[in-house]
Amino acid sequence: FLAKPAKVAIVGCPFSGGQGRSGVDLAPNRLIGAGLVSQLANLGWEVHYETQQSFVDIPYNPVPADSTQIKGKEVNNSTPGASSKTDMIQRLPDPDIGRMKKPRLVSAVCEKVASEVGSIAKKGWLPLTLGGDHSLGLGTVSGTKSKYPNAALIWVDAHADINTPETTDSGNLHGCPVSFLLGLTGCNIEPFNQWVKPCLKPEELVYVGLRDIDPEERKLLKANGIKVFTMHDIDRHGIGKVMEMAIAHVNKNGDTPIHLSFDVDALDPSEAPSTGTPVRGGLTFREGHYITEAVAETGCLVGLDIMEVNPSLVDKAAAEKTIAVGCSLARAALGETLL
Ligand code: HAR
Ligand code: MN
Ligand code: MN
Ligand code: MN
Repeated sequence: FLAKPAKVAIVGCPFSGGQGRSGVDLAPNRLIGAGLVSQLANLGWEVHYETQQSFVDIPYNPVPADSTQIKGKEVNNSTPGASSKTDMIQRLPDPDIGRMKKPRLVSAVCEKVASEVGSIAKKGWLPLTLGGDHSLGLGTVSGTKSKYPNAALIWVDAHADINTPETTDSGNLHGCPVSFLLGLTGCNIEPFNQWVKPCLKPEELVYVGLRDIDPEERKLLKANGIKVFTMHDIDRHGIGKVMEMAIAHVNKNGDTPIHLSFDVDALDPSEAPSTGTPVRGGLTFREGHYITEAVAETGCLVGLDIMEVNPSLVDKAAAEKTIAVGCSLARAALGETLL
């Protein structure tokens, strides 16, 4: 385990291909621009961050298959400042596979993120991944699991993100990462099966904050006996008791490595308005922070994601508020409020 505070390496992932709204790829630069590196350094962490990840070497066109292509010209990749390299790379089409949208792009990006997160974890550092959309969770958790095969996953979200390629109605892969990690029926499919290892057991996973679950997802959660704490459970027991139960479920002896994947849409839209799929009735500011503090307190955190901040949505004030809460959650997970 990490001696705390220790070293954190930030993996900025400017990626929006797991869903349909542009702008979520702007979040890592904005979170960094808000001062996250110095904020974490001020907590005593050694912070490694040079530049955000570049996905320009991934040869798939990040624009939707049905959108108009500019003939004879490269369609710009969403990574800023990468144009010269982009121009030299042949962009390949990425048509839907079954219901899945941009499957090759999402798979290749997640494979790269898994490798990056895995190599950081193998150095004994804490990878902090800044999304980007939550399809990236397939990469981050795969990376954590490559170093810590028994790691638990705490998935904080309004959504379960457990659709399979067969159950997804939207085709957006940010609604599907957990099913690939679990290796559910329908997930052994190209191109993901070229690298994804089903690495997560149902009993290693716990959800907190859910309130928007598709009917097919509900069946999968039940059939696999997955522990879920919905907003209803938080109302009933309070966040203190819920986190006690959630952590006890995955960390029975207090020594299980924990990956915390935090989708900011778990927060109420009044606290995190700039996100692609806001759902009313979410976590308060304190409830969200309590979750990250409770995980920090375990001393078992080995991987952290802050996902789905979309600074292009709503307005400037909303974006700034959402960016600030993203930074604040990361600080709290890294022990800001622990004595
Ligand atoms: N369940 C829906 C789908 O599969 C919505 C998914 C969610 N949006 C997210 N992920 N932000 O947490 O498309
Ligand atoms: Mn999510
Ligand atoms: Mn969500
Ligand atoms: Mn459906």
